[in-house]
Amino acid sequence: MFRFSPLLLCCFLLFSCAEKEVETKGIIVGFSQIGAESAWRNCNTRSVQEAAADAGIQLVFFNAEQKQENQIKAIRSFIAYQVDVIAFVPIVSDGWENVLEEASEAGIPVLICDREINVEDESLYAGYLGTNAIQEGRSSAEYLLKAFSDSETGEAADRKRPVRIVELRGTEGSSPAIKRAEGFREVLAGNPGFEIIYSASGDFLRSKGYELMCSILEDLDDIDVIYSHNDGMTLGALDAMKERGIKPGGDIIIVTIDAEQAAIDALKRGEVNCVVECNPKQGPDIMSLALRLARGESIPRVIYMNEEVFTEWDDLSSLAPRGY
Ligand code: GYE
Repeated sequence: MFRFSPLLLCCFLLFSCAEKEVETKGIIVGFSQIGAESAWRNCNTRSVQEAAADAGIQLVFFNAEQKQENQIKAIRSFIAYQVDVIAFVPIVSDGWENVLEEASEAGIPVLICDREINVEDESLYAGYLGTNAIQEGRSSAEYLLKAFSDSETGEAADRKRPVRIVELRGTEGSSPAIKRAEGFREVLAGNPGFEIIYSASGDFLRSKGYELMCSILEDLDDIDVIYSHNDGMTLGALDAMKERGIKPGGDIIIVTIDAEQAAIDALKRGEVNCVVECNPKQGPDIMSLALRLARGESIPRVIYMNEEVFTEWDDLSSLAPRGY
């Protein structure tokens, strides 16, 4: 029988470690993050920083504090610094042409992370890795189709009036807000059983979710569903409801996106009905793509993270802690 000699194994391990170091040594990635608006975002930041450290990649990290102009400044400084790869999370979809042209003239490849951009010339960036926000919107609406169908026949439940939905949207002009709205409407289009009676942006912030919900509950009656583009806003909205004696998850059906631990806990308590996962742990994939770009290789145009849907009908007892 063939046996691995311990000496041979050590040589192999040493060689592969040394090779890894040579591959990544000296690679500098400039990363522009948008801020710290949610627990989801903080996990995303940790994931990027830890993955860079694990890969031995030098990360130049800037937090843009929710301002596109700060991101543009950061990207210009990455160009001046001649980093090997630029990676950034675009706070909004539009307005990136000029700075991307500058990166392209400097010969620095750009990886778009988490949120998508809108540019006519798609050769201005190498690829995108992140959230499949259209699908998240679709999954949210698909849950509602099931929740409001007759459990025996699967047909739409016989109701006297359409299901009245309030939507809490993310940051105006950001791709997750645009696409979560789009995917949701796509599935419900032409279905007279559902009506979006109100939609407003809470900027992905818990504080704005709370404020918005307070005024919505003043102004609107007979709300059946809250569809919220992120857990932060949802948690704020839940506070507003509970303060007024409204039972979220029962009096009003709650559908939320992200799958932070706090939202999963609320789902387990019956205060939320459906949680659509959005995966923030993008760091390892970002670093391996950055490495390929630094070596001059091409990468796929679009890579979406794997994401699940959790509902009130699932057994969540063995679900691992989320880490965000
Ligand atoms: O859903 C939200 C965040 O860009 C997909 O941004 C991301 C969103 C995420 O702050 O919580």
